[in-house]
Amino acid sequence: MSERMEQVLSEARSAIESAASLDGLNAVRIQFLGKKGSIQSLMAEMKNLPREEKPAFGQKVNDLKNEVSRRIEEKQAELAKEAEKARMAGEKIDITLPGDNLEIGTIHPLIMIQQQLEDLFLGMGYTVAEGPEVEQDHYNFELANIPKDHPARDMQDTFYIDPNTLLRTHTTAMQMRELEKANGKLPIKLICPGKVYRRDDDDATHSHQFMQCEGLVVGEHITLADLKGTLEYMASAMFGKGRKVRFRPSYFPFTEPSVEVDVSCPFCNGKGCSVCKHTGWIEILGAGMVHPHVLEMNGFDPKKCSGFAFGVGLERVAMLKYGIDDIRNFYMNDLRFLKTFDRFD
Ligand code: FA5
Ligand code: MG
Repeated sequence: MSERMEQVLSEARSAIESAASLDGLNAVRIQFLGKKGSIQSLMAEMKNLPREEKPAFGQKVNDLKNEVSRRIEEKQAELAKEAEKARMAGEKIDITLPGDNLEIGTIHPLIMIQQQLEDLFLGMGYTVAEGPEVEQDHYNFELANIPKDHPARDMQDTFYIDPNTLLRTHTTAMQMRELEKANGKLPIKLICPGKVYRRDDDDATHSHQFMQCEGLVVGEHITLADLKGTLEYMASAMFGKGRKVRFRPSYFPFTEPSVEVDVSCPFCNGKGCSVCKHTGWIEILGAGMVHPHVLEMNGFDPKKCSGFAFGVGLERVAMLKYGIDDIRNFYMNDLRFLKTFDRFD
């Protein structure tokens, strides 16, 4: 190998050796092996040589080129390995760290009660109906036999939006929609669960927003005994057979006769406490036989059919069933409270 070639090789060696990165090594490759690189310029010298020396010279330059290429490849593999090592070190994860806790929600206790009631009544052949929370006075009051100047309007203090539009005060509004929709066609057998609103003062058992589930059955020969049997069945399914239930005569403009149903207070075992206002009982629902005038207004002949209806408060049912002593718990969004319900069904 000529002196010049030796020199190129030693320069290339030290340049390759000291290349600190893949980019740096690429620059070395261009410097020695590129079109204008030192090895190419050695090749260019060939034309000045006598003919017989050309093959040997060409061979030597080729050997030099292969030698430099090999060294560059080796260095490249080495640098790539180092780069990979550095990348891995940067991405190092501590597998002993605790994982991120994914919070899984639970079903809200009021929705649980709604679903239990739906299952119960679907099992008895009822259907489930829905209706709007922003309601017309017509369905909330007029069709329920409560005309504008009727004193019974005071029984439910109402949030009005305008004189004819309000937040429904009871699920009875949906009962009226369903009666009107049926247009005299029998039988009717349905429940309508949903939110209702009243300007009630909040306390342990009252909320200005709460949930009810309405029940409605209309057909031939439906009697108060059917209502009583249905409500007793519902009470024992929801609270177990042990809990005491009482029927109390009451008044609603849309039922005649009317009753209210109380369940013995689980917090004091009926002895009287602040939750049951020292009565020993907690009221869960209002009910009665659909008033003949309501049937008439909705296109039914009260001489040919009769019906019963009830409206049960879901918060009250949940309180009695799960031993919750303050209704406000349902609306505070306290996860410690809500999380306890993943243990119930
Ligand atoms: C009514 O709302 C009638 N519409 C029920 C009805 C339907 C009677 C069909 C006849 C036929 P009342 O206002 O009593 O009735 O309410 C019914 C139930 O809703 C109560 O028994 C109670 O469980 C619940 N409730 C009433 N007001 C509140 C309140 N402010 N907070 C929580 N629950 C309430
Ligand atoms: Mg009542």
